[in-house]
Amino acid sequence: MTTTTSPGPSLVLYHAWASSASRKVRMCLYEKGLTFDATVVDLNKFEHHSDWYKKLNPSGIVPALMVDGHPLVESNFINEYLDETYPTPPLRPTDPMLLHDMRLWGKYIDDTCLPAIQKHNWMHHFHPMAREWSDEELERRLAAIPTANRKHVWYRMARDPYTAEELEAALDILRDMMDRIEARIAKTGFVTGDAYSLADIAAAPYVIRTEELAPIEVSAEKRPHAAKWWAAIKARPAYKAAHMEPFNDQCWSGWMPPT
Ligand SMILES: N[C@@H](CCC(=O)N[C@@H](CS)C(=O)NCC(=O)O)C(=O)O
Repeated sequence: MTTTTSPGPSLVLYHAWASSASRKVRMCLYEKGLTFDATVVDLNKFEHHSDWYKKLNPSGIVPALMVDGHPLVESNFINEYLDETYPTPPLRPTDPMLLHDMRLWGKYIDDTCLPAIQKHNWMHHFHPMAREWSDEELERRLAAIPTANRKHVWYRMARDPYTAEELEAALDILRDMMDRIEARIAKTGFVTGDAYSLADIAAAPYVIRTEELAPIEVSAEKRPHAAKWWAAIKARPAYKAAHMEPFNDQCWSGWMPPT
């Protein structure tokens, strides 16, 4: 997973192909044309809850970016680090108000849209596995998870799966996200301000999953401005390089995308 040559520290991305937060960082790395190595963290094998990985990301989640051996976590902050360190092409507005808006958008995506998409992603992939666990295995798995929030999600996958109502409510959150994107794009052509930025990158992994789950929500018929913006994002070389193929059985583990 190496692209063009760049000076500076060595970069190693620990990620999962299907993870929205990992996808954000891959998009940013490729926009910058950076050289980096990548290691897939196999979520099917719970590598993200292993002691070695929790040394990189104490929350036991992907991604983590090693910079000269120093681990950076949280995709929004990793992307800001990359933009600060490798300013070309710029991916943040210089206007302080717009910068605030970009950060608020990233927080909204992380706080609100991630839990919504996760409900669908995990029911699709992890519930069929977790429901088979014995009580002993469940206890062992939960003990390795460092945060209460993630323990709760895994417990739900094993014993109390999301209901149809919860999944529909999660889709409503994504519909609202699309409304917000439509309004922003209608105004300036981009999520924040009048240039492509980390705000557009933050949205992209959630838009692709919304398109897969409910194609009408991303259609020109329903949201013409967002649809035009989305087609332009999908045409970007960095989007293609970041590989956001539809989910398959291996997308949370060692699957390699076609080259
Ligand atoms: N706020 C974090 C979210 C990271 C996150 O939730 N990663 C998910 C995949 S998208 C994960 O590793 N989940 C594994 C688990 O909860 O067990 C970021 O942006 O880096």
